[in-house]
Amino acid sequence: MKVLMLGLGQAGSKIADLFLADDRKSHVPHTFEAIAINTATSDLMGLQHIPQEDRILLGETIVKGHGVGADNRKAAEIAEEESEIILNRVSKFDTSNIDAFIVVGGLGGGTGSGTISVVCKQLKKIYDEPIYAIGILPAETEGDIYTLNAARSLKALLPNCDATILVDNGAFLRSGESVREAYERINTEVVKRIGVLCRAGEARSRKDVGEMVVDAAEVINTMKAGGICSIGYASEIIEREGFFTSLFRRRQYQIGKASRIISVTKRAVKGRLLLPCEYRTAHKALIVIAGPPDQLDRNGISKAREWLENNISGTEVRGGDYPLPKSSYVGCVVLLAGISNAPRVKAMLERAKMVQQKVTEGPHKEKDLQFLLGDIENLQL
Ligand SMILES: Nc1nc2c(ncn2[C@@H]2O[C@H](COP(=O)(O)OP(=O)(O)OP(=O)(O)O)[C@@H](O)[C@H]2O)c(=O)[nH]1
Ligand SMILES: [Mg+2]
Repeated sequence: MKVLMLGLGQAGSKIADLFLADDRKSHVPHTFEAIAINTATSDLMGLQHIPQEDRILLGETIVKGHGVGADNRKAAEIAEEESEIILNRVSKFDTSNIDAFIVVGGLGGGTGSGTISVVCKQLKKIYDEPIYAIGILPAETEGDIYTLNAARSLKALLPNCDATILVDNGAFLRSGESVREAYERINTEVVKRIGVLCRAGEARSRKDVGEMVVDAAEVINTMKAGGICSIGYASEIIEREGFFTSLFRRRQYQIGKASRIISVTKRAVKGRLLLPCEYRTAHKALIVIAGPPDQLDRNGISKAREWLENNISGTEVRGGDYPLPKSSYVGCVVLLAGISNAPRVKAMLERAKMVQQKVTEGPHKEKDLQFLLGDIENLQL
């Protein structure tokens, strides 16, 4: 699958940079191309892999390269004003070859939060390819303004893109750890999981072609469920048996492979999802089993699909394999699309409404914050 990624604000451009770093390691042909967009010069300078000409500084005459300081309205206005600059840069890529756009940003800050829905909307006007968003939700500890920003940003985003993968910064925090300390780990999880989904169908050599290939169409059809999506991952190390032992235990060994695939799938779904949610409420799903070719048992993959089909609200579960000859793990990535119950999102919206009320009724000082508020009353999820 060929993806053009647009990384917005600091979180977004750092994650897009990491996708490019991972993609350029060894994978040929490339899956990802990336553009970084920010209102802060210093954040753009800190990137390592996105070429200079694909780093766009917005709002230079307004904020002088210093960022918008969590004012997501200002960021949205700047993106509307300067959308030509973004679209021009996008058109420099061979867009006829692209299967999807992915736009990524932190929803709690200013730049990523304000520009994400505007960028999706502008792309949608011009391109027929699907536009997906990755939205980073602030952890609860990040404060009221970030919660408000994220609620407003999500409300603007959902109708302007084809589906939104949410990532909850709070879900990945270890006890006593700050959000900042967890960034690297969270970003790596995002890149690993989405990287597998997007790369699974890309054959690199003849022996790496899967028997049950997950191509771009499988991902796109799953994402057609729309709305909010989450992604799970789990893996298991393979204990290699000696040749003679495995000959004697051939049948048992086959069963072992199939049951490993089923158990790793269950763990992926029930373990730490990018957005904690009730997986049973997903409308569609996609499973990718990655690992050495001799471990990718067809029967196991079918059984894992069947199990998930019986356990989500919809009936469409796609699945396939992703051969990684040198791997010593069997891993499973599960995409859950069209989730209708995400308590984390509900809690965030409830808190945003309370903050909005507090600010509106509060003393004069808090009223200064009113420019940050929008109407979040009607956000239906
Ligand atoms: N997972 C993850 N979250 C991040 C990272 N950097 C920032 N964030 C989160 O993203 C949200 C927005 O922060 P930034 O990306 O710094 O904000 P911005 O879009 O640059 O906006 P302004 O700086 O206000 O213009 C916050 O909730 C941060 O905690 C990162 O590398 N990884
Ligand atoms: Mg910033």
